[in-house]
Amino acid sequence: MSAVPPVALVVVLAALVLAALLAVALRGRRKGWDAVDDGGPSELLPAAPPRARQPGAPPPPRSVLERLAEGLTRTRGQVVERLDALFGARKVVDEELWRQLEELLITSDVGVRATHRLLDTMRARAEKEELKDPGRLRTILRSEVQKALSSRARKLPDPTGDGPLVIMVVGVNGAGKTTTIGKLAARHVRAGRKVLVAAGDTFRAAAIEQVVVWAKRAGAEIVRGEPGSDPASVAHDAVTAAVSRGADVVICDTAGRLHTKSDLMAELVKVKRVLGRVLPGAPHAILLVLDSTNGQNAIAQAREFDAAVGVTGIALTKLDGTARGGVIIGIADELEIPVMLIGIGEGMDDLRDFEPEDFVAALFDGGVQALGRGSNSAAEAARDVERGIRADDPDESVAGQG
Ligand SMILES: Nc1nc2c(ncn2[C@@H]2O[C@H](COP(=O)(O)OP(=O)(O)O)[C@@H](O)[C@H]2O)c(=O)[nH]1
Ligand SMILES: [Mg+2]
Repeated sequence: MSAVPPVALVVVLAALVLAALLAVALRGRRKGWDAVDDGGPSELLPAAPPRARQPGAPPPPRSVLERLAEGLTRTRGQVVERLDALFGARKVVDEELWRQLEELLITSDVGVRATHRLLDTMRARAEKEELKDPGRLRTILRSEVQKALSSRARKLPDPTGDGPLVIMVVGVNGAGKTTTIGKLAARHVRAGRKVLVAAGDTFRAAAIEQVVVWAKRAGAEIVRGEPGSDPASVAHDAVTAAVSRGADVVICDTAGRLHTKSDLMAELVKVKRVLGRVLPGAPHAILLVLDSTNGQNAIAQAREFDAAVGVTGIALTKLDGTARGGVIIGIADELEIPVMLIGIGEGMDDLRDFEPEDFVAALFDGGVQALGRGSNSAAEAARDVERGIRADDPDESVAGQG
């Protein structure tokens, strides 16, 4: 080891002092955002400091797969438990079994087309393998469902560091747009990114207040306008602010209902156009939020929004509260649009990237194998699920306002 020359020490010290001064100056600038009004009609609210977990608060959420399995309890009851009963009751693979399987899948919101496609492939495999045992069909169905779900799976893009990533969120009222925006914002904030939420559902005052609550809770900044103001101008101001302040992510809320459907679609087209005008290439993602409890109607909504604005990905919400989770198979089959995110609860932490493999494991093996991973006792965890015990912080759910 050689001795450090005194000159180098002085240089290092000077650099440290400079860095400290710079940090103080930057903090001062951030504080100044409190009072920011860009002169435009929109108001920029600063991010709230992150909340610390209170002593005695519930333990952190369990593993991803456990939580997912818990969320899918109802769909599993509707789809997989009925399947198991069917496969268990039938002794041979015959026409009656295929007929009952078809009925079961269609009534589980898988959809007619997706059901027939699944059954055709299963029949072909069963014939090829000269299958006699109905139990084996379960394995085949599981693998075909996974194939169907994996064929289009894609992730929502992350910011590249080259300007803000702009995500426009669309969907009918009550689908879960605002909730999903809050959860998504929180996720990016947790990843150390600066997030700005645009309160673009200006049609209802309550919708603005609701997205403000979520954004604050997530630790994101908010750009909001007056109720009834032009959402395109809120979107404009949000992206302008994001660019000038070096934000990493902008998430744009939008209305889900206007006076007429064509009014709504025209407004969304305008918001999209304005985003692109402020920042070429924006919006980088158009996320359609669909409520899984709407079953097949969700597919019809997807077609309409896609025709108007060109949807790049789907967030499928409320999979925890429904037995109609089978619709995800119909969506993967009928639409060209990938499911990117799934909502499995009302808490901040209840948004997941859609991972077909995990989803199928949670759905088909949920009560057993999935819960065995990462927990002390699989049986104990399974009992927890039965009792419907929630691991999330009850304080972290925001009541919807329509
Ligand atoms: N159980 C459950 N509820 C959800 C989920 N996502 C949203 N919600 C609820 O759905 C309702 C409508 O959500 P909101 O975000 O206001 O919908 P928006 O009108 O599309 O903005 C609220 O009560 C939310 O708490 C989810 O994944 N699971
Ligand atoms: Mg909303």
